Amino acid sequence: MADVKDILVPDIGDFEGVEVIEIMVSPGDTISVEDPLVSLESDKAAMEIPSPDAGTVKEIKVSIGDKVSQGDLLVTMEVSETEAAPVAEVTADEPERAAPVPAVEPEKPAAPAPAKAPAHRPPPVAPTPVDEAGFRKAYASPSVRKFARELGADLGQITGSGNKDRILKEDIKAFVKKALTSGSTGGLGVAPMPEIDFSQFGDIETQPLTRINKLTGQFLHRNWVTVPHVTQFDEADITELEKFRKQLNEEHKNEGIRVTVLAFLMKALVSALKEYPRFNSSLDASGENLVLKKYIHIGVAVDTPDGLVVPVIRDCDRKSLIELANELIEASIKARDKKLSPADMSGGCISISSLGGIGGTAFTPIVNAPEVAILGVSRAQMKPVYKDGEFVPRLVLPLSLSYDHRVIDGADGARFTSFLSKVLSDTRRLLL
Ligand code: CAO
Repeated sequence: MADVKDILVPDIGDFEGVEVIEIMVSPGDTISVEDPLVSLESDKAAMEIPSPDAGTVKEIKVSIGDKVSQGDLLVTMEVSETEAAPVAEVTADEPERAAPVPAVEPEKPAAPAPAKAPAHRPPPVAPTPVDEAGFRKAYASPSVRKFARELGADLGQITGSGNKDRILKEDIKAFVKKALTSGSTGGLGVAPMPEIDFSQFGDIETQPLTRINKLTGQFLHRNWVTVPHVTQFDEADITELEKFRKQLNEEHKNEGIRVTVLAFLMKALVSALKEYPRFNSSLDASGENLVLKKYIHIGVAVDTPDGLVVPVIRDCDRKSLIELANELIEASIKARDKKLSPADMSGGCISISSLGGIGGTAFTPIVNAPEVAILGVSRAQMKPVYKDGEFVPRLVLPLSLSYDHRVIDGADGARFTSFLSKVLSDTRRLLL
């Protein structure tokens, strides 16, 4: 059963008639022990009054601008028995825990940032490094300062909307939200993108991005900014592969089987990942360790009317060429019918982005982190290749491998594409 309890102004030292400048809770809020209830400010100091109990706020008994002293009623609160019991122990044993928190305590400087940013964590939201002097001078309560520290927000840059321009939690949230959603490039220390009214230059139409566009955009942006990319270009002579592919499709045409170049590329990637296991790894969250994977799941970028999705074909090392070709068809149909589940798109070791059916000679795909490499494939073309003293027409497939340079060295990048080129040029090698 819930007890209604009066929460009074505790012992605040020699202060009398101190002004209430901020009320941090509302009726109905569920709060924990030590959550700040109100902020008081005298001529000399500002302080927060923490809750001595956990429970639900029932009524606020003060207003901003009221003057209060020790023993005055601040709020009433429903404290359930189960919640109240441990709290009673805490306050009895550690009375100072429920004491007011002065806002004028000099702040310790923030711990220095780690030399190396942890890999694959969202980048810090602070638009610029925190200016400590500005942070200290800013007008905000201790809990708001703590909140700003947690989010890496620079109080010195925030305009307060509270009484006497005091910075409130809401101001920090709005500041951080703006930094995250405005496409701000402030975190990189460069000027933010200007907001432009394009209608001043001619007719325009505004179309909302699809959900997939937005999600993909966030991942691509994060990966572009946090992964140091290098793209290695190469070519593979797939003249013989193409003959074999056509022969296979002819043999299986009555079964409705269609083998594309992509299925061969997956087979070639399986061999290359076995030969160069570092390409089948991810940095762990600390950025200090490499997690090497013993399975081979390959993501395939599929272009759909709603945007780009990357279904993952599992255990490619245990599947035949025909099985891979069939799974590719199933995955791309599922993708275009919007039937992919999050599980269908997770667990990839490396991705393939094939634009070969469309065109182009080369491109620089963005690594699908935490994977460390992605293979881009452009359109195969007949080219004159100098062979045995003469130029001969060969079908040449362009490869563009982007990789995370923190994990893969340039030499290994070149070895990996050379290996791919070799096995694609002579498919017998896929059997090795
Ligand atoms: N060179 C020449 N021709 C190619 C080729 C290549 N590299 N790749 C495919 N083709 C041919 C195919 O053989 C097929 O021709 P036929 O009908 O005569 O056999 C035709 O192009 C169309 O192929 P496809 O695109 O239907 O099949 P696929 O297996 O090659 O690709 C899929 C499947 C799902 C990957 C593809 O349809 C797709 O969506 N690609 C776009 C991926 C994308 O948007 N990537 C960008 C991501 S951002 O990095």
